[in-house]
Amino acid sequence: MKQLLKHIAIIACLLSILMLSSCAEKDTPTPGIIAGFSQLGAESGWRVGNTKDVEAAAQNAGIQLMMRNAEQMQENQIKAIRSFIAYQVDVIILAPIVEQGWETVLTEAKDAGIPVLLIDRDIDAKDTSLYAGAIGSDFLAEGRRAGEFLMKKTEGMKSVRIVEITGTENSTPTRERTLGFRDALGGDPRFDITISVSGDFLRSKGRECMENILRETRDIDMLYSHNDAMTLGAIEAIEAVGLAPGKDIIIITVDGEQGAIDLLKLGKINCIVECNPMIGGQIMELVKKLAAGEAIPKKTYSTERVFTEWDEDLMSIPPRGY
Ligand code: GZL
Repeated sequence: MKQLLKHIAIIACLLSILMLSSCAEKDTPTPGIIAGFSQLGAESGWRVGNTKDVEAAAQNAGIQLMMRNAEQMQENQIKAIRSFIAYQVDVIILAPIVEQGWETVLTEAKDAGIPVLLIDRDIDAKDTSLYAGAIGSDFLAEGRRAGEFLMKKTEGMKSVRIVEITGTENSTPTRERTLGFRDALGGDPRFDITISVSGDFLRSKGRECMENILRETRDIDMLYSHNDAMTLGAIEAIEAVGLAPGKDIIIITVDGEQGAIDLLKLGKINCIVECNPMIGGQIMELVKKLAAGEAIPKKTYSTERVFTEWDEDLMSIPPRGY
């Protein structure tokens, strides 16, 4: 009996040592990467989808993400970057709302030895050493694709009166979608951009812009809207005055949110130029490289397509996730 009790005591001791050592492992977190992410806002379905994808990708990559939402105010992004510097994060991820005004704070990040990865939009900085690299869409190409669709759609029309609702002023997508669209039209005298007004990428402003335009004129052949959120608002205004979007007014939009795809299937939108927000996985690969002290490409482009009323696979487009 004594022998049995002795064996039980030994086993109990061994088990408690094992338990303690495993607890000790759980308490000491693995030395992971910490990234500070300054997101510009939550102005559209695109932006919300982008945020969710980046957060999910960070979790999958085992990267601790400190996400700060700037609610579309540049000063909040600058404050967030300063907090990331104070916290001494490994990498700063920045989706810059506008192109200007970043030199001072990015110089502070550079002096602190923290690499900056630009995502989505770009900055206009003479000193390109202020950021390690950038990943996002080719907005010029997006504008060109919108113009190329319009050229095809309006073959045979003698004149095309165009209304343009642009995104946030001084942002890369607005500047380049504007340029790319006009580049594709190539000065063809048939096209007349009669009105161009900013809707700041917001659905409410897109509706407001279109309501004001329709009060001024009904002489509109097509709407070029820089994002789906503004397009959905504009379509509400168009239908409120009894006009048929996609028929009375050709509608070309950018992003590819589910809501726009659904209207494309209904014939209320004629063309959607995709702008891909799901770049979280690529972002985290670049963050890992930067945290390891490796160089990354100065620019990485996301891959994108165009959806049009002529596509045969419209009904088989998988759920967009944003
Ligand atoms: C484009 C992105 C734009 C989207 C809008 O990459 O910056 O901002 O097109 C979003 O929906 O508001």
